[in-house]
Amino acid sequence: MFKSAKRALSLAAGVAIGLSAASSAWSASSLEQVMKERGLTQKDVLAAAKTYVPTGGRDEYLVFSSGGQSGQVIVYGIPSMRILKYIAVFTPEPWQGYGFDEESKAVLAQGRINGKDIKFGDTHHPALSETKGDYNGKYLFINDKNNPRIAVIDLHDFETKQIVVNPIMKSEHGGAFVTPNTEYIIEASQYAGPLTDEFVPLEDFNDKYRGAVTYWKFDMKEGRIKPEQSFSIELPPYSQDLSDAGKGPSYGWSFTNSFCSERYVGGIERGRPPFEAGCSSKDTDFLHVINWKKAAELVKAGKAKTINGHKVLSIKTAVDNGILYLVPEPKSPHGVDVSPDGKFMIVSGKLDSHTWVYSFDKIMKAAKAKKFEGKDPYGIPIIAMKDALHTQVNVGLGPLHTQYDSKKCIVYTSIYVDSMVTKWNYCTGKVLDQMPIHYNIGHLMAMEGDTVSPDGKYLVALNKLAIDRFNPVGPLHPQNHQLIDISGDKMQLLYDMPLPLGEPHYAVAIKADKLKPAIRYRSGWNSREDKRSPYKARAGREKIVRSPGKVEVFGTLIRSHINPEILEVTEGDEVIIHLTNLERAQDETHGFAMRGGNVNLSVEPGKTATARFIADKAGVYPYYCTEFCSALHLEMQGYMLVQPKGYKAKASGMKEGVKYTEADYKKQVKTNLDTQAVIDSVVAFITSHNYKDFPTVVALVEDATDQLGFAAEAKKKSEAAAARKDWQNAMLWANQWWQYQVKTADMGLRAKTYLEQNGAKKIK
Ligand code: RUQ
Ligand code: CUA
Repeated sequence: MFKSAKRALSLAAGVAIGLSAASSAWSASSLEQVMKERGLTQKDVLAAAKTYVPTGGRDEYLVFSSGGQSGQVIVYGIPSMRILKYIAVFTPEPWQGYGFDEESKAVLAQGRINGKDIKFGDTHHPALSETKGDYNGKYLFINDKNNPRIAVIDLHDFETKQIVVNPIMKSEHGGAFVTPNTEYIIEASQYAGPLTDEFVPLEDFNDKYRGAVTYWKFDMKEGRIKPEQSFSIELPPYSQDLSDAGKGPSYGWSFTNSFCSERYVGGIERGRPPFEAGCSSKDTDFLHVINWKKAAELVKAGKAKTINGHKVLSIKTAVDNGILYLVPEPKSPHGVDVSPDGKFMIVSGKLDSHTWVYSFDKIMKAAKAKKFEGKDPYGIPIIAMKDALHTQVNVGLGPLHTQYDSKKCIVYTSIYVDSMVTKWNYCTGKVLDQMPIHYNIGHLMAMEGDTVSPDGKYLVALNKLAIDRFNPVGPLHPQNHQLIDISGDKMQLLYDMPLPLGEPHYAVAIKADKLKPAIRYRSGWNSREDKRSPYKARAGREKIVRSPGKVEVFGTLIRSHINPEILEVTEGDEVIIHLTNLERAQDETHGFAMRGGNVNLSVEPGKTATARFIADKAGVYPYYCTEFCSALHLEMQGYMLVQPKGYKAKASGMKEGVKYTEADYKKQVKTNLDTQAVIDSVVAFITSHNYKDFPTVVALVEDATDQLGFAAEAKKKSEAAAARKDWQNAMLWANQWWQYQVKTADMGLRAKTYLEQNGAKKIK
């Protein structure tokens, strides 16, 4: 990419072209002309060439960004910065039918608090599942700071599968972080509270309010958190913040920092100075150093107490067993980041201008020698800063988060107050480069930057403010993610991307080829539970089951009809509609929406989804497919008729809008025979090639074969009607026969094009 851009540039410079002043950038044909018309510098063009992904091309990395208070996850590509998906997590999202179909409602219901549906989440820190400290591309986790919860997203289909509510916390921030084999997902509390659900007055803050770190057990095979095998460690009410898991020599340990270890409680209306005054008065807060591996053994050995049905190790038990230490850290830190080799932890205090590099080895030596400078009010031993510190580097005012490069000892730290990124070396303590950011950078993210083997290459600055960077769109601004090239000695800013959804906090980037997402579900699939749906229906086996007060539909969707098309129910009935998408072809999603009742499904190929509602008002309710799935998508429609109680039908059959004759029928049959000739030629092409080597084509051929089978049935019905001289039905069925043919031909032609473009070989 780089090379060819350079060549294009030198070509542009070398070729002299007469420029007419009137020519526009659109009609300009040389790079030089375009640059001149659009006022671009060589640097701009180079940056563009580094991010541009040609049409049909793919990105090298996928980013999973928190969607902040949208409660979602945003997926985009690097280097193109093209947004690919919003994954619905804690918030209902209509496009994916999330929070509308019964299957996903069940996932959201797992996140209820005190029996209440929570329709919002504040997502902060996504984490990818790891094996031996490296991303394995299987699962994504993200936290909800507000509620406090953790969600599990399966990267097989990019769907949220599970939400767990923290049983003891009232607030959290330090989730989700994973241990190197995803043994546990770490979640640390933020604003302290009683670990029980009782009321406790703030006057009892020091004695009865607590923080905690929860270790959620994850089962990689099942892809689910196991709450009953999860546990927490009780901590002082210090406003614990972010965490990171040790690796290599520090494997088995985790680190969690904190702010407001003053334990100050504000109260402006009581005449007290605000939280911010009392929470930043000391020079240092505490880094918590916890041995989670030993903690898990202690829990197994029955050393934990049970609070709200959840196992909690007390501070005392943790201290007595030597699994919990404190180390002073610069005040109000935001983030602790373990080095890829697991030997160092970098912490930055955002009210300071230094990053502090701790040595795991030194901490362990002090702990073993029981060399402490004292104990905190809760009896936790404190290791002196000088006994833990490797080095301290002046990087700029307001350092927050640090990410690791592929090059040894090289790191990047976001500098909030000075709005810049500092590149420095944590082995030598030298600052190497600084680059301005627009504006007020929070987190930053390097490619696979928190694994044991970071990739370097790119860095994304996740900025808190966009201010004047984009076209104004009113007082609420989008966020700004800035892409930076870190492959050279000096950082180079490549691209500004406005993100118009929530305030993203942290993001993670994974090499795209580690992901193997599916393109369809196995037929009749409940995607949220990862198993065959008991409500699946097959073609020709659709049914409507009625019982007193209840109508249950087992229907299907296929280009271009919904089966059933007419659904009669009685006012007051509970209506349950299960729909299975019969398609196998890639991207053939059908939707299902109906007026007036939040009925809205997204049914991807193979999926079975369920809408459930009460038909509480008599009337006429059209329903239709919401995805433009085919030429006759608008005709993918139906009616639910809600009849008043005691309604008796009096009409005797439909009145047709058009009367058909024998001539109409014959004309249609001729069209059908011509169409069949086209289909036959396409089939001949496909079957004479090695199409079975192309799964995409196999799926298309399977779908086409289905449609052709339906065509044959319609043909029979039309011929039977013709034999009765019932030209009306003969013509209508002949037309349906043709509709099936058209869909067959559509898929056949797509398959043929695919084979031609992908170098299929002739086999006979
Ligand atoms: S944070 S910078 Cu929650 Cu890590 Cu916002
Ligand atoms: Cu199915 Cu539109």
